[in-house]
Amino acid sequence: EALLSPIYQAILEGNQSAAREAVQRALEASLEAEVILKQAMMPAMQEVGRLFEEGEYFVPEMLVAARAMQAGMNLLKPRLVQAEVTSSGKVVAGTVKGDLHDIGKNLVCMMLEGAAFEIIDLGTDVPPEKFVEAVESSGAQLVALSALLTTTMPHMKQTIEALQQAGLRQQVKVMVGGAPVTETFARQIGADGYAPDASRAVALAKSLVG
Ligand code: B1M
Repeated sequence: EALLSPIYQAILEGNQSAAREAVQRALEASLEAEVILKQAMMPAMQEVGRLFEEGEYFVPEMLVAARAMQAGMNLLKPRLVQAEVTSSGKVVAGTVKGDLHDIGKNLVCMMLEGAAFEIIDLGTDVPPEKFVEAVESSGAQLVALSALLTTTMPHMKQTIEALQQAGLRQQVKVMVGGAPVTETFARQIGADGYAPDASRAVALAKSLVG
């Protein structure tokens, strides 16, 4: 608690250096990366979202909070990514067109990397054709799509359709996730799977291509 609340606070305030220092202290005190993530960092972003909804925070506050969270996550990465030797498969990952949210996607990528998947991370605001190109050039077995906005969820469907039109749908599995995404939606758009969080995304990826 004494180690976690400064992390929570630093993210809430969007203070990158304080976030880094607090995460460093927690790691030095042997707290598990997953505990730091789940008990301090994610709740902080949850609260940032709530404050934004209430009109107390605006986009700039959300943005600095996101940067502080990313700064902390970078320190956790080596702990989350203890790559195994043999590759589990190649994954093309990205946040869909029109959507700039990347923290959840980055977390999913880190955990997949930790499970020995090779990640081709296309970043944010990725149009369907970019996913198609990346699958063609990499021969990936899995596409991981993230969306955080209800308005960008339809681009998941468009991406799946673009893969179909390019004749690639048979050779890749598609998994989807992000706060507004549901199992039902995933089924409706013809995705192969949905995961509600990063650790279940790993389990799903393994079951889809393992
Ligand atoms: Co925005 N934003 N945002 N935002 N933002 C939300 C998503 C929102 C819910 C806030 C709110 O109103 N409460 C709301 C969306 C409403 C809706 O559509 N339902 C919202 C809005 C409205 C907006 C703007 C439109 C605001 C504006 O401009 N007026 C704008 C849109 C910009 C755009 O994308 N075009 C905007 C902008 C931004 C920032 C850029 C400032 C910033 C993002 C910075 C960044 O990512 N680099 C930001 C942030 C930080 C948030 C909140 C506060 C936090 C998101 C986050 O990082 N969460 C968010 C509120 C919230 O989520 N409570 C909010 C932490 C992260 C670890 O969780 O991403 O859910 P999450 O990922 C989870 C799971 O979802 C899952 O695993 C992860 C780990 O467990 N998961 C997957 C994610 N992807 C997956 C993929 C998988 C499997 C699992 O398989 C492939």
